[in-house]
Amino acid sequence: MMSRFADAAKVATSKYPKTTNKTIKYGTAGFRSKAEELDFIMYRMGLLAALRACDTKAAIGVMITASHNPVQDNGVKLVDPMGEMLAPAWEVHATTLVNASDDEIPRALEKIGGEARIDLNHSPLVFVGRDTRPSSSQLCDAVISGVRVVGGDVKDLGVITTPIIHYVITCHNDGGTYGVPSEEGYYQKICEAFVKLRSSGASNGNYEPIVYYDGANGVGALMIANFLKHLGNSLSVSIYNDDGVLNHLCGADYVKVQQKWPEGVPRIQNVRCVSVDGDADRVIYSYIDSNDKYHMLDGDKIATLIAGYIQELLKNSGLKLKLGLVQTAYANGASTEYITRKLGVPVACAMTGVKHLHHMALQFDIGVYFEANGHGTVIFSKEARAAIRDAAQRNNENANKLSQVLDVINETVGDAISDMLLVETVLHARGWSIFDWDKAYADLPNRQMKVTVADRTVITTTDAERVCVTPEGLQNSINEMVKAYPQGRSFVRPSGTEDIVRVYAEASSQEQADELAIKVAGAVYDQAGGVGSKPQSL
Ligand code: G16
Repeated sequence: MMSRFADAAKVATSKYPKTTNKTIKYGTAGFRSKAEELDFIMYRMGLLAALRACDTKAAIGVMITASHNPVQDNGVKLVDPMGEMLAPAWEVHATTLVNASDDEIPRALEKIGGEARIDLNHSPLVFVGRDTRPSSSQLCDAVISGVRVVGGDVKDLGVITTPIIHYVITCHNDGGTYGVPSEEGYYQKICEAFVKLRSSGASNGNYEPIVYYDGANGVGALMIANFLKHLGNSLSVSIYNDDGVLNHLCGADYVKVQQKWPEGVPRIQNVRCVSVDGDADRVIYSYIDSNDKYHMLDGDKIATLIAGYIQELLKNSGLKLKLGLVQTAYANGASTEYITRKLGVPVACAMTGVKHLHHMALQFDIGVYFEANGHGTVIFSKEARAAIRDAAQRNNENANKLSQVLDVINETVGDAISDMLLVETVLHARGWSIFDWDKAYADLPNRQMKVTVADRTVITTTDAERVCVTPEGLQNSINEMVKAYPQGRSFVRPSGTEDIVRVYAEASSQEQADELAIKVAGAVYDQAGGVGSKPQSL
């Protein structure tokens, strides 16, 4: 492979030249930017994926997507052999490689190869997948060029969701233990378990098997149709937002941040609406009540629903396994209170980014992890999985249910559609309508805002992003502002996927949460070098 590193520089110069001198960093979920700035990054990520495949002697995944970002953006996420996000040491390599000049590419590759002691004689295999953005196909070609120039082989999964590529990589590398390594294998595994779990009929008590599905005009709208082929009449799903502008006024991020019903979905009272994001790895539920009031059930509500159900199955099965939940600073204060006080389940707080939550969830036998934005899943330790399967074989009814629940879940990464099927499973089992679910606890009113600053890296944080370290004095200002609001809480952090600073505030009323968010956003603008007009309203 080493002999081909010189070719890597030649192809870079002729086809994918570096177009910026700005320092670029591997962010919350890989590299993200305007699509026209990404060709050289994609090409280099093809090179890096091939190297990582040699390093791990396993297939590696590359997903081309900017997920929740607007359609003109794009991005790339690398997937490690067991479906994990790229290892932190390799995020550093990715950053090094992207920031090298075209001529420096061979040296950068050699350095990475040397540091990681890679066997460069291994024949690398890289799976690639992409979302529906108009730019994704061309960017995918750049990744493929990168893999091939160093002698790697490519399997192109075409247009696909992020969670499916995580699943296929895992199954390919573990010899099919987790499931059949194909898109079809995924649908079959999840849907079969889902249908079995409702063998007693699709309706139950207050539960009706009907949902409206907001596909965010992305790949999630295409893939749900494939799931439906395997679901028979177990769930009726009406698909909306399947051919408009990606993530525009719809989808999981819009619904969560704007706290609004998605455009394009009929505003019918008392129907469950499921919104997914641009690569279908996040999910948010919402509904309009009989008084025409909008309600949103986010990742916190999903996490508590799932954790409560698993806790009950564990208790009834007699299995002694440690269940825990992982959230981030965005978790609504009321949800944390409910989980710890009412459910008695331990809660840990991680930094934003599924890679951080996933890692922290590994400390439990069964770790439920969810970001408030609807990104999350459940993971089981090897021992927990074996204990559940074993008890199920011994006809323990609750363990048997848990064993089937395990197959509805995509443990490799959060999947909007598999999470939806899990939520539907729990609601069905409990005979709950969406109101029954919603009334478990009332969210503290909250508000999110974005502030544009000249350089968002001037904001640094600690304590799982709940405390701002720099610019000096900003945290004191926030503390002073928060004091004035009953149940007030606020934090700021630089986004790892957009060129902005995020502001979160909660308080005892919506007016107060909004007011606090605007004040804190103003402080960020003043003290962290805001650009454009100062935020003075929502
Ligand atoms: C990605 C990450 C999520 C994160 C989100 C926002 O989601 O996978 O873990 O919460 O970005 O991150 P930030 O606040 O740093 O911009 P997605 O769905 O866009 O890939």
